[in-house]
Amino acid sequence: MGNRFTRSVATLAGLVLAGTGLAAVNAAPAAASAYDCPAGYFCGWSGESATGQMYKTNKSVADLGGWNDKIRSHVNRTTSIACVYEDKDYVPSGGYFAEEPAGPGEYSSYPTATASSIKFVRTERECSQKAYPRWFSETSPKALGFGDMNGDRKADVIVRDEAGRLWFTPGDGSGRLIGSGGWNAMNALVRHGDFSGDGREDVIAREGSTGKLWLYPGTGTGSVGARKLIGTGGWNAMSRITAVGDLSGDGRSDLMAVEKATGKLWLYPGTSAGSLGARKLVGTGGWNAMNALAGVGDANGDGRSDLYAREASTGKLWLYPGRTGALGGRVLVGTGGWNAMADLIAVGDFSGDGRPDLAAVSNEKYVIDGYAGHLGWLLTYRGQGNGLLASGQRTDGEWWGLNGLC
Ligand SMILES: [Ca+2]
Ligand SMILES: [Ca+2]
Ligand SMILES: [Ca+2]
Ligand SMILES: [Ca+2]
Repeated sequence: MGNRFTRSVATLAGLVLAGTGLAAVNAAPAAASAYDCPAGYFCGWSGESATGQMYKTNKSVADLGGWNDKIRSHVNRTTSIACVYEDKDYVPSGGYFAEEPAGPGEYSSYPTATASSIKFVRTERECSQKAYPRWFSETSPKALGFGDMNGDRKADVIVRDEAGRLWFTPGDGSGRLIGSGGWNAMNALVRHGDFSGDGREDVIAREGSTGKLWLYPGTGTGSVGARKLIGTGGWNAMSRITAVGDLSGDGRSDLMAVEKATGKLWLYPGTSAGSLGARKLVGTGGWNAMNALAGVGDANGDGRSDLYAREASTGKLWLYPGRTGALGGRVLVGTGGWNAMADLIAVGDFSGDGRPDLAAVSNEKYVIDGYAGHLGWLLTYRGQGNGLLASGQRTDGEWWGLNGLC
């Protein structure tokens, strides 16, 4: 992220000439204006205030040629993000601006003309990175029954980008598009094992506008198939939803959710039909004090699925050991600081020792060398097999600019 420049805020409204009804005498030729840039184009001007000569393009340009280091003001009137690089060939290390789409008459102004190439992308991180982050996983000695969409015993992560696309990252640093768009309509994305009964891991998503819950059956290759409605509505009454594995004891994966109005924790048992059965009360109240839940699998090695929960007021991480259809007395796993994490990712064993691990991505509260603001770090925590975690390893600093992980 070190080379990523903050977008200039020098966006000004263009001048509007008021009609006076008087005939102009000795009128000068019409000057270039920010309004001259047509919709669908990126435009640059030789002058600082959208004046002078105007350049325009609706395609990426690796070398601005005669316009190299000549653009002093510009506007992006496409529907993409425009990466404006100081170097040719979209090389990000020399610095760049990520220009979001703007309206008619707007422009950004720069005292020094530095632009040498322009690239159109869907998400800001693609100015310098792939759309998906680098995820690496070792092969686990055993199948844990979750965290593995393609059955190779390597823990996978599913990533949603800011453009609403879904990516499958299998643990070798690569990524594959599995959802071409529209996923930003979902305000919860969870997975933990198989719900549909075919042995392949599935994804469950909540639709924000309707409160419906959808099951996206895994194909066994990392992709998901045609969705099936498993909750007809009302799920927006729940704050946090997590898939936890089998808590009810019938061998099928279950869902847990916290009811906003009451702070109650409910268990929704998976059924053989791939739907959810009648809910059971697991926590009588107080669960609104937790601002993240993670179905981490059997973290303490007793054969039952467990739950991690983060306490908002303290930033502590707690283990709630699974019992049959219930949770046991909690155990402190992290003494504090967990509020500096945006996402908790419980995808099973990525360290390759057969024990489930936990990964997390930092938010702006994360401190490195005494300074906060280090968002977008992937931290990996090895499970110790007793429910506790080894200290976090700072693994990769380019997990910024995403919109959800499961
Ligand atoms: Ca896998
Ligand atoms: Ca399935
Ligand atoms: Ca357990
Ligand atoms: Ca492990």
